Amino acid sequence: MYRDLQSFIADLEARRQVKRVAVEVDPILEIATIADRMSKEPAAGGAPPPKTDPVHGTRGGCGLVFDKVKGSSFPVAINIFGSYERMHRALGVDSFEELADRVSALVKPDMPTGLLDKMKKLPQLAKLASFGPKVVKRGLCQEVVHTEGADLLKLPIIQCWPHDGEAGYGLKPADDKEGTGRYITFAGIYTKDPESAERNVGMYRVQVYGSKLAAMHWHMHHDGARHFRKYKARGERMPLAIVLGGEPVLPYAATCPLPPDVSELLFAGFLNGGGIDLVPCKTIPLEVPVNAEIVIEGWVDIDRTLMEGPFGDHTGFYSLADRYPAFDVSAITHRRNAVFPATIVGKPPQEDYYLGKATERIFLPLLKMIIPDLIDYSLPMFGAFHNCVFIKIRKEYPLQARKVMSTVWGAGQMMFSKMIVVVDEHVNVHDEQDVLFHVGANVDWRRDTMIVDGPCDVLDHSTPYYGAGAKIGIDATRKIAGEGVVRDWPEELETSEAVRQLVEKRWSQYGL
Ligand SMILES: Cc1cc2nc3c(=O)[nH]c(=O)nc-3n(C[C@H](O)[C@H](O)[C@H](O)COP(=O)(O)O)c2cc1C
Ligand SMILES: [Mn+2]
Repeated sequence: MYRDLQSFIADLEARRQVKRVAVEVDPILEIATIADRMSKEPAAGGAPPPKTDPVHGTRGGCGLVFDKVKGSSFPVAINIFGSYERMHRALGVDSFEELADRVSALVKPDMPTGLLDKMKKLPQLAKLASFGPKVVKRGLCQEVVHTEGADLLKLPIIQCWPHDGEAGYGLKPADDKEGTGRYITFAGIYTKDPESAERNVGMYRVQVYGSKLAAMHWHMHHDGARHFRKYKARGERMPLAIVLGGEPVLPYAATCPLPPDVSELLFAGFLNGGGIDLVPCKTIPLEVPVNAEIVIEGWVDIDRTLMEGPFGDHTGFYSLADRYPAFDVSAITHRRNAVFPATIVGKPPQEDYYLGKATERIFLPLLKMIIPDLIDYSLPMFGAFHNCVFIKIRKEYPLQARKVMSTVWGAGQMMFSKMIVVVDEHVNVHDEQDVLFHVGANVDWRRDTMIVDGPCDVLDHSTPYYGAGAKIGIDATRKIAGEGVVRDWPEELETSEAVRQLVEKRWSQYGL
């Protein structure tokens, strides 16, 4: 495992999967445009795509480090995690399935009953405890400390898309000149529940307004927002740290849809094979990873909001401006020679695609626990995570697909799935063509679809209300009695196994 972002970058550089750009580049639009183009290139390193993503799994180009960024002394790293191979390396595995296996071993539902079983389980549980974070006295991330002199504008914070932060764009009033178009895009946001003291880490974008002023864009369904509501109810200002860099498992853990109060830091320690070391912040009562590159400390104002956005988002559209809490910087600490990590989101595939695919694979065993009839699933690239899920089931009784859809819409962040397509066991959910073929062939729109109302992704601009709208379930399985009017259902074409084998054996004899 890598101890920090820089050792990860150095290893990738040696493998020619990170390239350095020596000429000066502009943090406003230029870096993002290069990264966007790079993320659509064939992946450096040439590793074959995983079986679960044969068509789209070949892209990602290489990671980039811009050594000379206009207006800042810090280099910018971007697209570092943006391919299957780089993401695997960040998590220390050859495939995400390895982690899925480790997760399922951990959460196995067969709780021990006998004493002997209990004792057998102990080492495993003790091991889990050893993955928890440890607080130490000193840390690299505080080699340099700025308090009074802390200045966000000295960091190479990028602007991703032309209308980002633009006053007068969409819902943003024309006289709202306060915000810049610059966003911190690849940070872990560290907060603590004021009641339970439980830590949370989430990846939320941060818009920059000035040297010491920013806005926190957490969605209302996310844990940062939940913590914020608690501070607000108590009438207390909220300490918050923005953490850039650290162990390469951290950005993934920050995006992972863990249930509330399941600690991202414990999960990161589990992925890392050992607990993450933390150091107390200089000006706020929080702890942050010692191996981070840069840490921005400060307080969220519970009474003041800023007009945040617009921002070119992973939906492929701008998310429009809205009011989000203001954040006042109290300190910026960093290691000497720190590297500033960033990412750009937009039309897929980009760096976040691989973070999402890691979650898709790692959560398969967990999803199977609540949906035993689920065999496999896929979040196809065109769906940008929330727009589409393909689900494969072993169908045994009528309207089973609808039961599965309802469970998916009740499962954590899967509730946002705007379209669920359920297919039979023989269909490849990792092949859009195969899935859509069965939708086309097997679906009667009136009988085999259901539209439900519910919470939707707040980034979805098509919903009639903010974060609320309709979702569709499409049952593309073979229909059986009890599912409405079903006439005789024909068999799908397949040649006989004997002849298939004969042709296989004789293929070379045909002279083709
Ligand atoms: C690149 C990237 C950017 C993201 N930006 C945001 C954001 O600005 N606001 C937000 O609420 N979630 C954002 N997310 C999603 C959250 O990080 C993710 O849902 C996470 O599970 C939230 O954790 P939480 O449940 O602990 O809040 C982003 C994810 C990625 C990969
Ligand atoms: Mn969380």
